Amino acid sequence: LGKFNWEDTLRLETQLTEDERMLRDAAHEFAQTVLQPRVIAAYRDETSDPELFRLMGEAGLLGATLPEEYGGLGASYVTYGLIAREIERVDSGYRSMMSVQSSLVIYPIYAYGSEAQRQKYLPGLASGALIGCFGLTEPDAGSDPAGMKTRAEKTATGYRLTGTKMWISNSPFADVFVVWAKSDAHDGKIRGFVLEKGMKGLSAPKIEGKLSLRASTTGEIVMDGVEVGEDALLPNVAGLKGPFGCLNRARYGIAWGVMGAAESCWHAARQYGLDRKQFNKPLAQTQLFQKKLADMQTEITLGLQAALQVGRLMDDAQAAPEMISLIKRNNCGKALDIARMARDMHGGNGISEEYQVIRHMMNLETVNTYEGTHDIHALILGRAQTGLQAFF
Ligand code: TGC
Ligand code: FAD
Repeated sequence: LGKFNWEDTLRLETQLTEDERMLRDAAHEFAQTVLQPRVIAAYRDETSDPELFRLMGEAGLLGATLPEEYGGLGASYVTYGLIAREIERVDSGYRSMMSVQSSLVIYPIYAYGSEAQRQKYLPGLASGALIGCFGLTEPDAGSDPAGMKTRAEKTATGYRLTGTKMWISNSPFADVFVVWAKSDAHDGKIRGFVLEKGMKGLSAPKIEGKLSLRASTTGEIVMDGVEVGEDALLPNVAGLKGPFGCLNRARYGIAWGVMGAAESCWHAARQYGLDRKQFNKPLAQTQLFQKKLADMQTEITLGLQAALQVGRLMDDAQAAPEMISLIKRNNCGKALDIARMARDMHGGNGISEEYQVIRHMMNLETVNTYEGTHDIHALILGRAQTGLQAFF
């Protein structure tokens, strides 16, 4: 019989290729040496250093799945997931910066853009010289993006965009804005546009006062009659399937990422339980503590295996959006439960920034909400098994 490794119970490690392990190790090293030393202060001060994009780009962590000719690594989706897990082991906000850039900006320009748009933006986005953001959500259209009010009106030379996007990761310091608008020249269909910082009528004020995801910068995108040429339109997609094609990839990465945050909380709780004595014995020697550790270990093991299976299917172009809803929803919900449990197991120390579990817990509240809330993914799965939509 084989030996049991408590940290890798079902041997995920042996299911990865040599390349995947190598890139995962590089991401781990980067996250622990570059991100970990900054995160406590960044979270406390509610700042994210835009320089991090360049550092992530240098480390090959942006647009990992993008073909090499555009500046990516041509890596597998499993590798992309492993990168997300390593970054989110440090902080969900840093993973957010990476996933927006990779899945929500690089991917649509690659998949829906013209060759000229690919050449113009992709190398800079993959190296981190350019920072991107993705504007779908609006003040009055969150779970229901079809209700968006942003409009693109046809002009003699292109389009005029008017509207406001809300809760947009990276927008205050973004150079490249992928925004979605209803276009009157295309029967009111949702189309994607690539805007650039400095365009007249375009601004991106920062949203202050977040008590979650504080190491990631979030803002609005205000478009007050922004005039763009025909070349700003993403030519190769129309309708909601455009933004959803991007969200499939980002949601998949989140399913891996949150397991990294959960692992960090689990390991911290285990170590704390071994170190701390009450009633003359380590907390880890109590039945309640061990039950909690066993629950954490079980949910993380199952969540990682599920993410790996969906990743393999993505790499074979066999993954369905509902599979992604299942793992995004379940892994976020379980990670949040685990972070709350770890916070409790640390007692009073659990509320201190130094022990880090409360930061993960606060972050995961956002992650459970963005990219489709926990309940919205339940409705997607409910519709897929009953044939009845219960959204409206
Ligand atoms: P529905 O009728 O279901 O679909 C409309 C059209 O879209 C297509 N579609 C998809 N295509 C590809 N992948 C998917 N996952 C797709 N889901 C839908 C669908 O086939 C249809 O195409 P067509 O050609 O027939 O028109 O649309 P609905 O309006 O009923 O949608 C309902 C619902 C709730 C499923 C959907 O709107 C939803 O998922 N809402 C959640 C919104 C959301 O996830 N927003 C995310 C904003 S971005 C973000 O949060 C980034 S944070 C990132 C970070 O910082 O890390
Ligand atoms: P609502 O849709 O108003 O939902 C409120 C509550 O109602 C939720 O519990 C929801 O589950 C529930 N609900 C909604 N509809 C139904 C229904 N039919 N049946 C039952 N319950 C329902 N968006 C972007 O476009 N780009 C970004 O980069 C981005 N980054 C973000 C960063 C942060 C920090 C945050 C907090 C959000 C970000 N978002 C981004 C927006 C995010 O995707 C939305 O917040 C999310 O989709 C939910 O929309 P909402 O906030 O309008 O909530």
